[in-house]
Amino acid sequence: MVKEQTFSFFLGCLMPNRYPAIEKATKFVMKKLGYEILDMERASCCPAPGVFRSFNKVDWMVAGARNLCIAEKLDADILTVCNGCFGTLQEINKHLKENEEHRELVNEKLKLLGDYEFKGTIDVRHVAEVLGYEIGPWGIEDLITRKVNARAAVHYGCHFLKPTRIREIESSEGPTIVEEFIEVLGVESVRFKEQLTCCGAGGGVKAYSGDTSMTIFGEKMKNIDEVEPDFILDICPFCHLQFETGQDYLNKNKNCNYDYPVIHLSQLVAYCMGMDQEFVGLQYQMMGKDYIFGGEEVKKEEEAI
Ligand code: 9S8
Ligand code: 9S8
Ligand code: COM
Repeated sequence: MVKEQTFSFFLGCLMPNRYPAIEKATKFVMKKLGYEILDMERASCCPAPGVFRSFNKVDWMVAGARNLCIAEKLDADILTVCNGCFGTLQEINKHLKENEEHRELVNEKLKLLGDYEFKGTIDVRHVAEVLGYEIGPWGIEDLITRKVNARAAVHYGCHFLKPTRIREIESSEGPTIVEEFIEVLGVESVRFKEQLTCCGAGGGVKAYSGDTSMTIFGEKMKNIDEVEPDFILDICPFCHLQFETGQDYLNKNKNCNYDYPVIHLSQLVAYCMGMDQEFVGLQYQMMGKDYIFGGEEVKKEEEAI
């Protein structure tokens, strides 16, 4: 039996390196909700599904299984805040639970890396589905200290929704999980054209061809700009990176003039639960502007973290 109300927190690469505020916000939110968050010592890259899986599926599974073993030893399900990490770890976990032949193959290779054996005792979760399905808007209401009166363009990203068979999100063609959840925070989601398409970063596209990546992203921004949201809401640090740096790129190179704030779901929830904006990390994401949601009564929530 895995521990209840406890998660092995899988950081991945991007969040700890580029967006530590998302990490801090996630811990803050989960602790407020009564969860214990455990560090996964010596965890590696998940490894990223769109990149590693395409090169070598076996090595991808072995490295992913090693991360799963770390969580199995902690006896707690994995919590991710990134679609790519969710994609890799959930897929490998499900696959190795079902496929004995591959499990044996992977376990043979794991022995070479040390004291690791995949047993299949845990599950892999994404913070958006924990909040949306397990906590629900009703479960968070009492913890909200301030609401945001704003309109958001919600970007789900690819790996959260697909492949449908593995993800089990209510509908990969018309998901509402994030929209329904953020309503309780005072945020209205505005639909935009081709909302569910890729941001242009994943699948190795950003690293391989910056131009292609920016063409896809330019299209995405055009569709978002049409509905003029107050901010862009994502659930993946890689999409987050694309939306932040991409707007800057389009402004400098393609005659655009975008300055939409980009917020990860964890940050939004942390803010609404009273975490100081200084810690939520909303100020330096604004390209030189002050706080996204205006001035701030300085309220240090450090001790709660
Ligand atoms: S780890 Fe390494 S590159 Fe990354 S952030 Fe999310 S996907 Fe998993
Ligand atoms: S969309 Fe397509 S592959 Fe992905 S999940 Fe995050 S990055 Fe943006
Ligand atoms: C995107 C991950 S979140 S990957 O680039 O598709 O592997």
